[in-house]
Amino acid sequence: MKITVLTLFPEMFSALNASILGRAQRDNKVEIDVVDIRAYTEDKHLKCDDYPFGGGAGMVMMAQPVVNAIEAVDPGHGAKRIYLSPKGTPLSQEKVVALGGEESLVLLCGHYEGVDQRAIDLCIDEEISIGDYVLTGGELPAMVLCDCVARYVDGVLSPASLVDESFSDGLLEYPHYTRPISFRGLTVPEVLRSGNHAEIDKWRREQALALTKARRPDLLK
Ligand code: 4GO
Repeated sequence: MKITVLTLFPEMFSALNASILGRAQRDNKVEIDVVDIRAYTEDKHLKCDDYPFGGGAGMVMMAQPVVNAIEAVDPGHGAKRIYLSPKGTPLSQEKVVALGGEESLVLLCGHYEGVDQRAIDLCIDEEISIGDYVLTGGELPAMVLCDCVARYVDGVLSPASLVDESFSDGLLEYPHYTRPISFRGLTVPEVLRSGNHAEIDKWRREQALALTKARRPDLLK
């Protein structure tokens, strides 16, 4: 999968070179290209933002550099183009799995008050929100999307890692334990050390159900 990120702050994306996503890129399972929108402005002072028509606080990212950047990285519109915004459709695990099957994504990151609506109307296929809160930019949501989508690209994780996790069966995941058996007076539940896999599966299912009922009853409906 290829993900092209368009941003005014490319230096923020160094986080994606660590850990599992770093390895996925080195192994050529995922290619993440971070492109500086400023490289596409036609303004002689390299300006990419301006005051909002109608007044109000803050600055708006100009349509020209954004549209030129998108058209330069995705000339035939082969990619699914996504704008990260609190106004977008809330991201779900189901959506993440679907995006994992795409050949290429373009992620547009707004900053300040956002992007001129005409750039969105002209170029964007889909607006996605990672949750009901406002951030200073779409960069962190874009990194969240890169991370959760890359997990579903073949070869990035072992297939077993994707079966028993939160949301995979519509429930929150059961708790995990590793050595030692006793830590600060808390011990690993006996059943997990019993070797009885039917009992272990039953315990984990009960734990997942109880946790989901307590914290996310909306998921049980
Ligand atoms: C996305 C972008 C929140 C989200 C953002 C979110 N805040 N909840 N801020 O996914 C336009 C300028 C949006 C700042 C950006």
